[in-house]
Amino acid sequence: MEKTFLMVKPDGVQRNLVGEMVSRFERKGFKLVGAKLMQMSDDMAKTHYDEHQDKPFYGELVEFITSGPVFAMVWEGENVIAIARDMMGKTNPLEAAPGTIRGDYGMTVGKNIIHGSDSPESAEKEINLFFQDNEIKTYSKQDSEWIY
Ligand code: 3AN
Repeated sequence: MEKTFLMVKPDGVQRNLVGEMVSRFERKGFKLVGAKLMQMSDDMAKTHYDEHQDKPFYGELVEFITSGPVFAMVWEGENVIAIARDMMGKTNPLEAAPGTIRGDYGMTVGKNIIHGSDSPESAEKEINLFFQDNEIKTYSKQDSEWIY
């Protein structure tokens, strides 16, 4: 079953949206297999955002993501990577449709509540950066036969 990495950013934690974020993905039918509240170090933030190191907003991005606790999660389900991206909405809140997370809660492109892996390769890289193997749980849920 596919896994993705999702993270409530410091603005989402400060705005009391952790529960809402967990709830949206739970209600959709995805399974939470790993989660923790943590503070990202400067090194970790630079590794996480290495693909953006040449962008003008890179410094701002690293500063923001390390400015307070984040809530890191691993979610599992069929096509969870692409579906979670759809549920998050476009990066720019101006383009994010109502009903998506950023459409409902985002006000700026920088402080946009949530991060989600954009491909199987980034999901694997990000899960390994944030979680040890023993922090990812394998368990069955009784409702899965009503979902699949
Ligand atoms: P997404 O998070 O939707 O995958 P990316 O990968 O294009 O978006 O960008 C990574 C993060 O960089 C975004 N979540 C956003 O917070 C930040 N970002 C993107 N574009 C800008 C920008 N023009 N100014 C400031 N921050 C930006």
